[in-house]
Amino acid sequence: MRIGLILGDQLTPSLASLRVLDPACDQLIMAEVVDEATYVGHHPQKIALLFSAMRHFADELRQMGWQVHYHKYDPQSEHRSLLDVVTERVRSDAPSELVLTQCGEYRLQHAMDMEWQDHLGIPVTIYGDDRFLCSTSQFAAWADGRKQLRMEYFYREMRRETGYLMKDGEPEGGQWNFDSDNRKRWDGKTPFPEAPVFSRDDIDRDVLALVREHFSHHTGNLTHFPWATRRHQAEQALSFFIENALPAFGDFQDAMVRNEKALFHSLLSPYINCGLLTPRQVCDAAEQAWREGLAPLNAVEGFIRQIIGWREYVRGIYWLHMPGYAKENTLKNSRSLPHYYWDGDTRMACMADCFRNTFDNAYAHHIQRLMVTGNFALLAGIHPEEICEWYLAVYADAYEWVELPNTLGMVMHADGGYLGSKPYAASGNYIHKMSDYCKHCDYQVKTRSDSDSCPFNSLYWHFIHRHEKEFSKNPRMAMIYRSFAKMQEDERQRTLDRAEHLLIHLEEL
Ligand code: FAD
Ligand code: DLZ
Ligand code: SF4
Repeated sequence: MRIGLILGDQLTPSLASLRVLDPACDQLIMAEVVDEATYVGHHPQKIALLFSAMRHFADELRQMGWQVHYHKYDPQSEHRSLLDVVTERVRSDAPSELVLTQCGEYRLQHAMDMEWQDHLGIPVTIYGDDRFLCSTSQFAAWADGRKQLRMEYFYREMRRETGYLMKDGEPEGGQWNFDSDNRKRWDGKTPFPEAPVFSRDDIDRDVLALVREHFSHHTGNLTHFPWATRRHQAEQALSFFIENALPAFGDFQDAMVRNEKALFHSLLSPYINCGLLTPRQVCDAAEQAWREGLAPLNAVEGFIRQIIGWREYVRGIYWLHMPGYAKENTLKNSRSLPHYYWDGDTRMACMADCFRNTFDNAYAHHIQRLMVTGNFALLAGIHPEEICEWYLAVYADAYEWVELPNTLGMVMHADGGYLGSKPYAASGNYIHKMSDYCKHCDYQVKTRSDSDSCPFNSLYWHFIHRHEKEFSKNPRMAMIYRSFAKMQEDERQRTLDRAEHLLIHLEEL
């Protein structure tokens, strides 16, 4: 008898290890454990989503004929880690081998590779996670010998390889990328879809009670719980997105609207990341919508690019550069994360709204993460480790393989620039252009050097000034440095003084 361990983000019936094992003679373990639930202060909605989805998946596996040993969360249990639970099972049942699918996170994968076999005294076999469309070795081969790893080129390879939106070897519509059509502010008219509401069963109710009892001290609200926890519910969420939001996804992909949750974004990342949906299934559905004339090409191309492009690319970068990647800090930032990242209490209207969405929903859409909370951390020079821990804690879709390259690389430019040829730094003007936030704010978005000027404006110029050495030779930033040089000397000094003041009083904004 062999034994398979299925992790909380491996809830997919076609998982590599499940294809190798045999329900007729092998057995499975799934475990809710203290170590996984607390290695970072996960949002309570994320824990509830995962524990409930895990319990539902265990039932699904049993219906498929598997024997599943399921360890429910118990903070008093002596089995605190996944290895503890597996060790106990190996002692009691003496399996001949432990079979695993590669983990999403380095810390656990490394422990499995280095310690588990010796500790357990049986062979440990780990299969690659082929739910991803690009294996880690394929990515490494693509990266080998390239000076720059640009996502756009990787994405084109993935389009060719998967055949998504391709015709006779050429991209549909004659272009690889329709991003220039995807930068509109919300028109104030196109209605936002109402998210589907999912029915709850006893498993959901038990898990919600458990999470309320044990994880209420983690940042994030559990007053409502909007997530699907069963596969058919996640499939409902996918169909809902395709029918109701995908048609406008492209146009308003970069827009932000106060008090809204997701605009026309899919809200599918938690399901794709934990395995209730597969990337292929999601892209198939989007492509089909285009072929049937239900969604325009700019929307479908933009959506598929996020998945076969960005999602696969950041995973490739993660495995190529870990473990050193997590420690990188090219811009030598050292400031602490201000309290409002944890309690939401700030007068900056844009930041307050992104925190509201984050705490209430364990969600913020990409532009909120990148251009508001992320941008602020970049401009303020927050230490990458602190901001990375925050992003890993507060979102239902957060796993280090995807969070770290997005935060450390894309947002903080702390890796020297794999994910962007220039930092995504922006002043309040960008936020003003793409949202309705500024009209609700105490700060003035049109000024940069006054005592009530938008902090993003003053900090933006301070960032440009303090990183002149790193960026002034970058051709994509030449215009910005020319504008900075042209600024009246006294205005420049007043802006930098205002920024210094803000940095000293960062906790009070
Ligand atoms: P949509 O906008 O509907 O996009 C569709 C899908 O594309 C997503 O579900 C996701 O699977 C994929 N996708 C889109 N953008 C990215 C991206 N940049 N990287 C990888 N996949 C992408 N995504 C996570 O899944 N987990 C994280 O922990 C995470 N941390 C992030 C941290 C920062 C600082 C930033 C800037 C981005 C982060 N992202 C993360 C990427 C992105 O913001 C989320 O995937 C997206 O907001 C999820 O919402 P959605 O499903 O509505 O996405
Ligand atoms: C995120 C998470 C949480 C909160 N709890 C568990 C758990 O109790 N048991 C489990 O198997 N997985 C959990 N996970 C997901 C793991 O952290 C994830 O599998 C690893 O980080 C590897 O990606
Ligand atoms: Fe944000 Fe500045 Fe606009 Fe206020 S004025 S909402 S701080 S961008």
